[in-house]
Formats: sequence, C-alpha cells, structure tokens
Amino acid sequence: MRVLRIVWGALTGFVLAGSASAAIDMNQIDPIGRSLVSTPGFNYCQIFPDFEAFSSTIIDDVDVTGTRVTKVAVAFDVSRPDLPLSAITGWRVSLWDSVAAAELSGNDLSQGAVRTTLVFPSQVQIVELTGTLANGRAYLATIPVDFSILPGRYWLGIAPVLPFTNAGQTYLLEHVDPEKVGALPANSVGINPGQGFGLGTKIAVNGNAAYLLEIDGGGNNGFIATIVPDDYLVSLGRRVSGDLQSLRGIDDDALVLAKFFVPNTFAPDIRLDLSGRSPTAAFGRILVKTRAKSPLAGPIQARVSLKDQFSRLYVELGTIEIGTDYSSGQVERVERTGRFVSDQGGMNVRIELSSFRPVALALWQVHFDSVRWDTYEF
Ligand SMILES: [Ca+2]
Ligand SMILES: [Ca+2]
Repeated sequence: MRVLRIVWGALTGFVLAGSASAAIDMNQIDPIGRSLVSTPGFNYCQIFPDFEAFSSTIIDDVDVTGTRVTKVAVAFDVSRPDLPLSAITGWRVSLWDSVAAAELSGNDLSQGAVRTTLVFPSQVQIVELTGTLANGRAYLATIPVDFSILPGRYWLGIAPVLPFTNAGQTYLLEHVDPEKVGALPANSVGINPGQGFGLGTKIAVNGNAAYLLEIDGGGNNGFIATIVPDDYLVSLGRRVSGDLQSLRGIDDDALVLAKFFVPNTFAPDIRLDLSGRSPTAAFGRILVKTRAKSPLAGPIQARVSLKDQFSRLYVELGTIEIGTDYSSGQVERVERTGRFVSDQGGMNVRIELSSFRPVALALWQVHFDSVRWDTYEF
C-alpha cells in the first residue's frame, strides 16, 4: 500500500507540473487501478539479446505538442514473480513517424526512428504497482529522455533489454479507460521486426499501450490554450470532401480542397479562412499548426496569416511547405498585443495555397487533417 501511495504522488506531480514548465502529451497509465490490465493477445515488450528475432514491443500514437520530449514511462508485468529486474541492461525508447517505419526497426527496435535512445538502468526509476488487473507482478518504469523534435504525431515504442535465459519475459500493460490527456483511438500495434513469433512484423492489438510521455512546455512562455476552428470558408478553390469536424481532430480524416481553374496567375490557388474563439486576448505568442498533405501536387506552399481585428487586415506569419505525405508544420508569431482577438474572443486564421511548379488541374488537391493554434503567455 505504501508503494502505491508513492506512485500516485509521483504521477500527480507530473500533472501539476504541467501548468508550469512541463506538460503531459500522453497518459495511458493513470488512473492506476483495475482498468490497467494485461494486454490480451500480443503483449511482448522486450529486446532479447539471446533470441534477437523475438525482440518486440507495442507502439501507440501520441500527438507531441512541444519541441522537447523530456520523460516517458511504461507499465509492464513480468512472467515470474522473482524475475530479476536487475538483469535489465537498458531501456530502448523510440519515436517513429509511422507504423511502417516501426515494423522495420530491426532487432533493437531503433532503425528508422525519428528519435531513439538507449537509457541506462541507473537512470530509470522502477516502482511496483498494486491494485491493477495485471496477470503478473506489475511495475512502472519512469525513463528520462531528451529528444528535440518537431511537434506532430508519432508512434512511441519502449522495451527493456533483458535476456530470456535466466531472467524471463516482460509484457506491456494496457489501459481500458485512460485519462483523456492526449488519448487517441485505441489503435496500438505490436511490432516484431525479426518475426521470431511468426506473426509478421506488425500485429494488430488495438488497445491503449500503458505509456506516458512528457514534454517541456516551452520554458518562460506558459501554454494557455489550443484553439480548434469552429467555422471555415473556402473562398478560392472548392471543397471536395470532409467538413469542419474533419479539421478538428488529428485522425487522418481530412478536409480535402481542390483548385478551380482561375486565369489569374497572381491570386493564390486556394484560400481557406478559419475562425475560432480564444479564452483571452492576453497572449504573447501564437503557434498556428497544420497537418496536411498534397499527394499528387506537392510540395505546396501554404501562407498563413492572422487577422488584425482592428484594421481588418491580415498579417502574414510565415509559410509552411506541404509535401506528398502527411506532415506537421507550424508558424509562429511573438507579439505582445491583443489585436488578433475581437471583443467577443473571435480569431481568424487565413491559409493561402500556391504551387511551386505547374500542376495539372485534376491533380491539384490538398488534404487538411487538422489546423489549430496554440497560445502562450507573454
Ligand atoms: Ca492510440
Ligand atoms: Ca482530421
């Protein structure tokens, strides 16, 4: 019971720290209790130095909202009560930008990763968990990392390096009702690049892997709010499919826009205007973030502007390049002014799309999975 109290204290600390300088982008470990369970089916989470082709883990998606990942955690259980955790020689932590990259990551689960590291056991804190529905003795490992990274969606995979011989096996837990901090659909995927288990390199699990991911919230500028659009207007070009709801979630469900034939080469090809509501005009920094692709016409240049609510003119923040595959981009404005928010809290973001080269009209499409903007304190 004493151990459990320590764990709760530590995790509450993470969340409270979120309002200062750290933030939790993913928490599928809390609440620790009966909804933290053994993963049904494929649950392997281990790098085997002695049976390399069996090295496996489960990956799950996370929307990283900052530029520095500082900590991850994983909840797991063990194949026998006396499994010597001291036999773990390291913890592999990797972030990939796709499932396809992760399933080809080699026997040390590192290849093709956007970021990867092997953390020494001396840096990792392990505490035993009680009150879960894990089949075996359950533990929480908290692992410090230091990844500089672009905000966006990644697939997180963690595994201890531990021999099977004279030790045993470790299994990743999952959460059937995680805290909604960053929770995405229950779509976790087992990976076994060496195919030792004979199930392929990718095995559907469709749970919430018991992971936590913490970022540095941005130093001296405190995060205030993420604003998602509550309306949109396409004034140049046309809508092909999708709707406002498509724009709001980061889920591959996209608002798809296409170009009209317009014989004016000086106008942008597509103009998308978005409106949203800010809880305050008192912010000093804004980040407009997109996740988009243009499969056949890319790269496309997206010019992002914010409306000055007093002059009614748009102020350009910068441009984002949209490629043929989904990628995240952002532009930033640091300005201590209230001019971008109306008296009623309204904000307007304009995105104007142009091609870098001639593109056949039939191919000229852009898929916006999401557009949102984050505000930070002065
Ligand atoms: Ca997920
Ligand atoms: Ca979407």
